[in-house]
Amino acid sequence: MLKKEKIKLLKKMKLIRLAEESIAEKYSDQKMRCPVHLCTGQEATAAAIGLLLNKNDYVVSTHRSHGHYLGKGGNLKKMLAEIYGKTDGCSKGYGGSMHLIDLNVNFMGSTAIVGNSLPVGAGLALTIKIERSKKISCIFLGEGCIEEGVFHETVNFCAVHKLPVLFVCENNLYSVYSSLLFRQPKNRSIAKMVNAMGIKSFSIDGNDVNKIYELASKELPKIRSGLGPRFIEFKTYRWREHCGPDFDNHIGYRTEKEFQKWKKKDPIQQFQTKLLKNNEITKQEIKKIDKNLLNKINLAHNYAEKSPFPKPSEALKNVYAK
Ligand SMILES: Cc1ncc(C[n+]2csc(CCOP(=O)(O)OP(=O)(O)O)c2C)c(N)n1
Repeated sequence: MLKKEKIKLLKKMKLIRLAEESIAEKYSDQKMRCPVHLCTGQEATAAAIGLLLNKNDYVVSTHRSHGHYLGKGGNLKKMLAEIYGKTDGCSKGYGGSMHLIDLNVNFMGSTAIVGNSLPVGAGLALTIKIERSKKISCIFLGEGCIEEGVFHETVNFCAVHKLPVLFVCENNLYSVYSSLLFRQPKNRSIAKMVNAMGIKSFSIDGNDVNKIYELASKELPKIRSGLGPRFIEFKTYRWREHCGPDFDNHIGYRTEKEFQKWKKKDPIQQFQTKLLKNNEITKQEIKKIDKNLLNKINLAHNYAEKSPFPKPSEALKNVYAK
């Protein structure tokens, strides 16, 4: 990876982290009123995959989508305005955190219904195939989706039709408060299972942004050239509670010890330390990056707060099903 790309990756991961942490910090002001599923700790996948996708590639995502949206080049001001429920939001204030849509960057939608975006992503891939274009449809999913029928149907359909899909499965070990240990067979490898279903699959460390970038840069051109879908499982960990701004290690479904173990593998810290060690960045440069990002984030919150709420009389505008 070129030094220029490394710096871009660092900046993107930091943007996602600092934006999420700013939401956590300001959430108790009660101005953001929709539920938020923060991705703090899981930034590496969103940043690396997002930077490698082209602007016109499609992305569909889950309830935990802020990082995926920013990774794809989504607009921070529009994302925050959406979370504040304002008209300048990327979904015009109708959607909130779990329903981000932005056709400017082909971010085709996130959804609150687990598994809902999988068939949409497959449908988008089918249009790519019919139109013979060179785009990719990237489907972000949590490992919780794998327990749903729609996952297996989508994987099967994409495999049979050799659709240009990248499945990005962020395995953070928990579905709300349920550990993977109680939800899926202990010795079953997700990647091996999907491989057996007919899609070339991989499983890698989701905290190692170098590895993510390397693997995705090798596989994306293959998908683009018609070699069929790829599935990558990224092992990762969400730091904060499932939904909301707090930490919840005290409530009993996971331990503080486990959290600290994963926190030590912080994808941003690891990458930054390597860059410093290899003299690819200086401490002053890092300080400047952080300062600029914090500034940008503060401006975006101000923008979101000042934006007007949608008018109640327009509640049914842009609603296509009644
Ligand atoms: C069809 C459906 N079932 C259940 C839920 C409730 N629910 C919301 S998020 C979630 C956990 C999903 O876990 P995972 O897919 O691993 O994503 P993560 O939250 O870990 O990022 C569940 C069960 C839902 N929104 N939709």
